[in-house]
Amino acid sequence: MSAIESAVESFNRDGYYVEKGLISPEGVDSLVSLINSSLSPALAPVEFEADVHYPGAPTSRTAPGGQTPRRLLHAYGRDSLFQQIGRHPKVMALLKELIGSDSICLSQNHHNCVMTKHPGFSSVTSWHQDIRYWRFDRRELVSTWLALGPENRQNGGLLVIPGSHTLDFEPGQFDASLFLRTDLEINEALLARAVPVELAAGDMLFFHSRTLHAAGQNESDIIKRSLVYTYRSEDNHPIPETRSAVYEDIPVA
Ligand SMILES: O=C(O)CCC(=O)C(=O)O
Repeated sequence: MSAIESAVESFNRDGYYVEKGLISPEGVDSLVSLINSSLSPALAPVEFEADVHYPGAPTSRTAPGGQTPRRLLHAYGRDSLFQQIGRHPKVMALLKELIGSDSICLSQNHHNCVMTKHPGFSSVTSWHQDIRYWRFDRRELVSTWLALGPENRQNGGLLVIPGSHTLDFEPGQFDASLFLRTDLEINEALLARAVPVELAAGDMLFFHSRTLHAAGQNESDIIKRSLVYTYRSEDNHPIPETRSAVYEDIPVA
Protein backbone atom coordinates (compact mmCIF):
# COMPACT_ATOMS: atom_id res chain seq x y z
CA MET A 1 0.00 0.00 0.00
CA SER A 2 1.39 3.45 -0.92
CA ALA A 3 1.77 6.18 1.70
CA ILE A 4 -1.15 8.07 0.22
CA GLU A 5 -3.40 4.97 0.18
CA SER A 6 -2.60 4.30 3.81
CA ALA A 7 -3.34 7.97 4.68
CA VAL A 8 -6.72 7.71 2.95
CA GLU A 9 -7.53 4.42 4.71
CA SER A 10 -6.66 5.91 8.07
CA PHE A 11 -8.66 9.10 7.40
CA ASN A 12 -11.70 7.17 6.20
CA ARG A 13 -11.62 4.93 9.28
CA ASP A 14 -10.85 7.53 11.95
CA GLY A 15 -12.06 10.83 10.49
CA TYR A 16 -8.59 12.31 10.86
CA TYR A 17 -5.03 11.74 9.77
CA VAL A 18 -1.68 13.30 10.76
CA GLU A 19 1.02 13.96 8.16
CA LYS A 20 4.24 14.19 10.16
CA GLY A 21 6.91 16.79 9.34
CA LEU A 22 5.10 18.39 6.42
CA ILE A 23 6.80 21.75 6.97
CA SER A 24 10.53 22.11 7.68
CA PRO A 25 11.80 23.72 10.90
CA GLU A 26 12.87 26.78 8.84
CA GLY A 27 9.41 27.03 7.32
CA VAL A 28 7.86 26.81 10.79
CA ASP A 29 10.19 29.57 12.06
CA SER A 30 9.15 31.91 9.23
CA LEU A 31 5.48 31.32 9.97
CA VAL A 32 5.97 31.83 13.72
CA SER A 33 7.79 35.16 13.09
CA LEU A 34 5.04 36.29 10.76
CA ILE A 35 2.36 35.38 13.30
CA ASN A 36 4.23 37.07 16.14
CA SER A 37 4.39 40.30 14.15
CA SER A 38 0.58 40.15 13.89
CA LEU A 39 -0.09 39.37 17.56
CA SER A 40 1.00 42.48 19.40
CA PRO A 41 -0.62 44.66 18.47
CA ALA A 42 -3.15 42.19 17.17
CA LEU A 43 -3.67 42.85 13.47
CA ALA A 44 -7.37 42.91 12.50
CA PRO A 45 -9.54 41.03 11.82
CA VAL A 46 -9.18 39.24 15.16
CA GLU A 47 -11.46 37.09 17.32
CA PHE A 48 -10.69 37.55 21.01
CA GLU A 49 -11.08 34.86 23.67
CA ALA A 50 -13.66 37.10 25.32
CA ASP A 51 -15.84 37.04 22.17
CA VAL A 52 -16.61 33.31 22.29
CA HIS A 53 -17.89 33.10 25.89
CA TYR A 54 -16.50 29.58 26.19
CA PRO A 55 -15.67 28.15 29.65
CA GLY A 56 -12.58 29.90 31.04
CA ALA A 57 -12.71 32.83 28.62
CA PRO A 58 -12.44 36.40 29.96
CA THR A 59 -15.96 37.71 30.51
CA SER A 60 -15.53 40.74 28.24
CA ARG A 61 -12.94 42.58 26.19
CA THR A 62 -12.46 44.99 29.11
CA ALA A 63 -12.04 42.27 31.77
CA PRO A 64 -8.54 41.05 32.75
CA GLY A 65 -7.19 39.15 29.73
CA GLY A 66 -10.01 40.55 27.59
CA GLN A 67 -7.60 41.58 24.84
CA THR A 68 -6.22 38.05 24.42
CA PRO A 69 -6.49 37.07 20.74
CA ARG A 70 -7.96 33.67 19.96
CA ARG A 71 -7.90 33.69 16.16
CA LEU A 72 -6.25 35.89 13.54
CA LEU A 73 -8.99 35.76 10.92
CA HIS A 74 -8.75 35.71 7.10
CA ALA A 75 -5.32 34.11 7.22
CA TYR A 76 -5.16 33.27 3.50
CA GLY A 77 -5.43 36.91 2.45
CA ARG A 78 -2.90 38.14 5.01
CA ASP A 79 0.39 37.01 3.50
CA SER A 80 1.90 34.94 0.68
CA LEU A 81 3.48 32.63 3.28
CA PHE A 82 0.02 31.65 4.50
CA GLN A 83 -1.07 31.21 0.87
CA GLN A 84 1.83 28.86 0.20
CA ILE A 85 0.62 26.61 2.99
CA GLY A 86 -3.00 26.92 1.81
CA ARG A 87 -2.03 25.54 -1.62
CA HIS A 88 0.98 23.40 -0.66
CA PRO A 89 1.41 20.72 -3.40
CA LYS A 90 1.59 17.84 -0.92
CA VAL A 91 -1.52 19.07 0.88
CA MET A 92 -3.37 19.42 -2.44
CA ALA A 93 -2.37 15.89 -3.49
CA LEU A 94 -3.66 14.44 -0.24
CA LEU A 95 -6.84 16.53 -0.19
CA LYS A 96 -7.75 15.38 -3.69
CA GLU A 97 -7.71 11.80 -2.44
CA LEU A 98 -9.46 12.51 0.87
CA ILE A 99 -12.18 14.62 -0.72
CA GLY A 100 -12.38 12.46 -3.86
CA SER A 101 -12.13 15.31 -6.35
CA ASP A 102 -9.50 16.86 -8.61
CA SER A 103 -10.92 20.36 -8.08
CA ILE A 104 -10.56 21.74 -4.58
CA CYS A 105 -11.65 25.10 -3.11
CA LEU A 106 -10.46 26.75 0.10
CA SER A 107 -13.26 28.28 2.16
CA GLN A 108 -12.78 31.89 3.17
CA ASN A 109 -15.69 31.63 5.60
CA HIS A 110 -14.70 28.72 7.84
CA HIS A 111 -11.47 28.42 9.80
CA ASN A 112 -9.09 30.30 7.43
CA CYS A 113 -7.32 31.51 10.53
CA VAL A 114 -4.33 31.33 12.80
CA MET A 115 -5.60 29.73 16.02
CA THR A 116 -3.69 30.90 19.05
CA LYS A 117 -3.96 29.67 22.59
CA HIS A 118 -2.30 31.89 25.15
CA PRO A 119 -1.15 30.86 28.61
CA GLY A 120 -3.30 32.41 31.31
CA PHE A 121 -6.36 33.43 29.32
CA SER A 122 -7.42 30.58 27.06
CA SER A 123 -10.77 28.83 27.03
CA VAL A 124 -12.20 25.33 26.73
CA THR A 125 -13.77 24.32 23.42
CA SER A 126 -16.41 21.67 24.12
CA TRP A 127 -17.17 18.63 21.94
CA HIS A 128 -18.54 19.55 18.54
CA GLN A 129 -18.56 18.79 14.84
CA ASP A 130 -17.43 21.75 12.72
CA ILE A 131 -20.22 21.09 10.20
CA ARG A 132 -22.84 22.07 12.80
CA TYR A 133 -23.04 25.69 11.63
CA TRP A 134 -21.78 25.18 8.10
CA ARG A 135 -24.13 24.93 5.12
CA PHE A 136 -23.02 23.12 1.98
CA ASP A 137 -24.71 20.76 -0.48
CA ARG A 138 -22.90 17.89 1.23
CA ARG A 139 -21.30 17.49 4.65
CA GLU A 140 -17.98 16.24 3.27
CA LEU A 141 -15.39 18.94 3.97
CA VAL A 142 -11.86 18.55 5.25
CA SER A 143 -9.88 20.92 7.46
CA THR A 144 -6.13 21.10 7.83
CA TRP A 145 -4.45 22.10 11.08
CA LEU A 146 -0.75 22.93 10.85
CA ALA A 147 0.99 22.82 14.23
CA LEU A 148 3.66 25.49 14.63
CA GLY A 149 4.85 24.14 17.95
CA PRO A 150 4.15 21.04 20.04
CA GLU A 151 0.46 20.37 20.65
CA ASN A 152 -0.70 18.10 23.43
CA ARG A 153 -3.20 17.87 26.24
CA GLN A 154 -1.23 20.23 28.46
CA ASN A 155 -1.24 23.17 26.06
CA GLY A 156 -4.81 22.76 24.85
CA GLY A 157 -4.20 20.50 21.85
CA LEU A 158 -7.13 18.86 20.13
CA LEU A 159 -8.90 15.72 21.33
CA VAL A 160 -10.87 13.70 18.78
CA ILE A 161 -13.31 10.80 18.80
CA PRO A 162 -12.07 8.37 16.13
CA GLY A 163 -14.80 7.22 13.76
CA SER A 164 -17.31 9.84 14.91
CA HIS A 165 -17.50 11.29 11.37
CA THR A 166 -19.58 8.27 10.28
CA LEU A 167 -22.10 8.31 13.14
CA ASP A 168 -25.70 9.47 13.01
CA PHE A 169 -26.72 11.49 16.02
CA GLU A 170 -30.12 12.30 17.45
CA PRO A 171 -30.70 16.05 17.85
CA GLY A 172 -31.13 15.52 21.61
CA GLN A 173 -27.50 14.46 21.95
CA PHE A 174 -26.46 18.11 21.48
CA ASP A 175 -27.17 21.23 23.54
CA ALA A 176 -28.61 24.53 22.34
CA SER A 177 -25.22 25.62 20.98
CA LEU A 178 -24.80 22.23 19.27
CA PHE A 179 -22.08 20.99 21.61
CA LEU A 180 -22.28 17.30 22.50
CA ARG A 181 -24.02 16.91 25.86
CA THR A 182 -21.70 15.34 28.41
CA ASP A 183 -24.53 14.63 30.88
CA LEU A 184 -26.18 11.89 28.81
CA GLU A 185 -25.51 8.19 29.21
CA ILE A 186 -25.78 7.69 25.44
CA ASN A 187 -22.82 10.05 24.92
CA GLU A 188 -20.68 8.57 27.70
CA ALA A 189 -19.49 5.55 25.68
CA LEU A 190 -18.60 7.87 22.86
CA LEU A 191 -16.62 10.25 25.05
CA ALA A 192 -14.71 7.33 26.55
CA ARG A 193 -13.20 6.79 23.09
CA ALA A 194 -11.61 10.28 22.97
CA VAL A 195 -7.91 10.47 22.16
CA PRO A 196 -5.50 13.42 22.16
CA VAL A 197 -3.91 14.39 18.85
CA GLU A 198 -0.25 14.90 19.69
CA LEU A 199 1.48 17.09 17.13
CA ALA A 200 5.01 18.41 16.67
CA ALA A 201 5.91 21.66 14.92
CA GLY A 202 5.47 21.15 11.18
CA ASP A 203 2.93 18.28 11.49
CA MET A 204 -0.40 18.69 9.75
CA LEU A 205 -3.66 17.21 11.01
CA PHE A 206 -6.37 16.56 8.41
CA PHE A 207 -9.85 16.16 9.92
CA HIS A 208 -13.34 15.61 8.60
CA SER A 209 -15.97 18.30 9.19
CA ARG A 210 -18.09 15.68 11.06
CA THR A 211 -15.34 14.44 13.38
CA LEU A 212 -16.18 15.25 16.99
CA HIS A 213 -13.38 17.24 18.61
CA ALA A 214 -12.69 19.38 21.66
CA ALA A 215 -9.77 21.16 23.33
CA GLY A 216 -8.79 22.32 26.78
CA GLN A 217 -6.99 25.40 28.06
CA ASN A 218 -3.31 26.09 27.53
CA GLU A 219 -1.75 25.17 30.87
CA SER A 220 1.81 25.68 29.57
CA ASP A 221 3.66 29.00 29.57
CA ILE A 222 4.11 29.20 25.80
CA ILE A 223 1.64 30.45 23.18
CA LYS A 224 0.29 27.71 20.94
CA ARG A 225 -0.10 28.68 17.26
CA SER A 226 -1.74 26.68 14.46
CA LEU A 227 -2.73 27.57 10.90
CA VAL A 228 -6.16 26.17 10.01
CA TYR A 229 -7.96 25.96 6.65
CA THR A 230 -11.09 24.21 5.36
CA TYR A 231 -11.51 22.74 1.89
CA ARG A 232 -14.36 21.38 -0.19
CA SER A 233 -14.79 19.76 -3.56
CA GLU A 234 -15.50 22.36 -6.26
CA ASP A 235 -18.95 20.80 -6.81
CA ASN A 236 -19.94 20.88 -3.11
CA HIS A 237 -21.41 24.37 -3.10
CA PRO A 238 -22.18 26.58 -0.10
CA ILE A 239 -25.91 27.26 0.28
CA PRO A 240 -26.54 30.81 -0.97
CA GLU A 241 -27.23 33.45 1.67
CA THR A 242 -25.77 31.38 4.52
CA ARG A 243 -22.58 32.23 6.39
CA SER A 244 -20.82 29.56 4.33
CA ALA A 245 -21.36 31.70 1.22
CA VAL A 246 -20.40 35.18 2.46
CA TYR A 247 -16.98 35.32 0.79
CA GLU A 248 -16.25 33.44 -2.40
CA ASP A 249 -14.19 30.28 -1.95
CA ILE A 250 -10.78 30.15 -3.62
CA PRO A 251 -9.97 27.45 -6.18
CA VAL A 252 -6.63 26.00 -5.07
CA ALA A 253 -6.35 22.79 -7.09
O1 LIG B 1 -8.27 24.94 19.83
C1 LIG B 1 -9.42 24.84 20.21
O2 LIG B 1 -9.82 25.32 21.25
C2 LIG B 1 -10.41 24.11 19.35
C3 LIG B 1 -10.84 24.87 18.17
C4 LIG B 1 -11.89 24.17 17.42
O3 LIG B 1 -12.26 23.06 17.70
C5 LIG B 1 -12.55 24.80 16.30
O4 LIG B 1 -12.27 25.98 16.03
O5 LIG B 1 -13.37 24.15 15.65
